[in-house]
Amino acid sequence: MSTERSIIQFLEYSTELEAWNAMKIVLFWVLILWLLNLCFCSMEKPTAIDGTMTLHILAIDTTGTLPLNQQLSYSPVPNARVRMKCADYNQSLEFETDENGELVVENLLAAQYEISITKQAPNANLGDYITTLLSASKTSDLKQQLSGVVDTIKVIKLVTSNLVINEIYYAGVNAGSWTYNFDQFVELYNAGSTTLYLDGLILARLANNAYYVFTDDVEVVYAYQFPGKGKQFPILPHEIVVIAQDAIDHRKIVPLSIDLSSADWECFNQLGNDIDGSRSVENLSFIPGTTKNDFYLHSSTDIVLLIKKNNNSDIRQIGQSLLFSVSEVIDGVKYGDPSNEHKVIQKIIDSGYSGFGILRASGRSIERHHPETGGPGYDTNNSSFDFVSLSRPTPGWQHSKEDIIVPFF
Ligand SMILES: [Ca+2]
Ligand SMILES: [Ca+2]
Ligand SMILES: [Ca+2]
Repeated sequence: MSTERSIIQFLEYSTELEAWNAMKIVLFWVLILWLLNLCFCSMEKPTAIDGTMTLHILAIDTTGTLPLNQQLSYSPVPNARVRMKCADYNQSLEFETDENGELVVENLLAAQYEISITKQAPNANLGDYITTLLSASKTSDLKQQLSGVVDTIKVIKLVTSNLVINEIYYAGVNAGSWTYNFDQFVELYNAGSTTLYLDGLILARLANNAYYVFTDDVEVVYAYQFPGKGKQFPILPHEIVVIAQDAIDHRKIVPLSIDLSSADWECFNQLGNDIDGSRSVENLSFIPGTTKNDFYLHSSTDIVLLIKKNNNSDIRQIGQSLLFSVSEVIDGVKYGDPSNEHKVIQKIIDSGYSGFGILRASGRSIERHHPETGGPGYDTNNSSFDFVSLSRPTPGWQHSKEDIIVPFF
């Protein structure tokens, strides 16, 4: 009897032991799976606004452009367009301030937001060349922000040109072991309602020297100038012109590249190692004083400037660079993926940067994009908001919705 009992007890004990061991294994794997789940969940980026942060801004005008509100004792900027962009989470948001210039946005993620506030100034059309916006750009880091803080933002008067850089194709394409980027081009656009003239205008690339951002000058390299001294080279209202680095059919060299043989203009370095791509395409000529290169842009990050000399004064030269004053810059565009280290320029020229999602040799491009119409020429001097990234270059025409790279916009 006692032997039988012992065997039964032993079997029961063994079963309990196995069950306990099995349970331990199950518990172990449950724990591992839970940890893995926790890990992956925290790595996943949210796809909708589901945060807990609040942004409270108050837009006021101290330029004297908008009327003083006696009750509030300041000049609010009512019904201003407020655009927000969060690069960390691929979010673009848009709102409007209320009649008191205020905006409260709740449920935001604890992240850094680029904010652009714009409003067309009353009597804004000062002439054929310029319009005035009331505008402000700001970076708000909600990770650092205390709750209940009202961010007062003062708008400035922003004078923008009707003649703008509309597209920059800089990335080039993959040509096997190297990047082919001789098919780069810049598009200009006349956003005004009257004919403008390209005579004497200068297209340039900013030098890689941060010093001048603290001055009223810009330092450039690779400066190319349109011919003419008066009204020889018109650009009609709403006309797009293409300035090629070389006006040839680049597909004959690298099939993935583009045909620029029918560009409106090309840069030709009459002193350097360059080809006059097409005799039937007018040339912008090289301004001596800088390195004798073709009009070559960096394939990842750079700043392109359109300059109009105030008078016929001599162009200032310093070393291998040229100097122009900020007031002579009609338009300037900064580009580069967030992972790039950017050149710096005065915020009044460009307080943001374009080029999200564009890598060297990707065959992608950047173009201005009106937030309502999608049309060309939209300019608030903040490229983060004025430009979209395109899956392909569009030389001579404005992109369609299908060309825009998602999900950034
Ligand atoms: Ca050339
Ligand atoms: Ca030519
Ligand atoms: Ca285009």
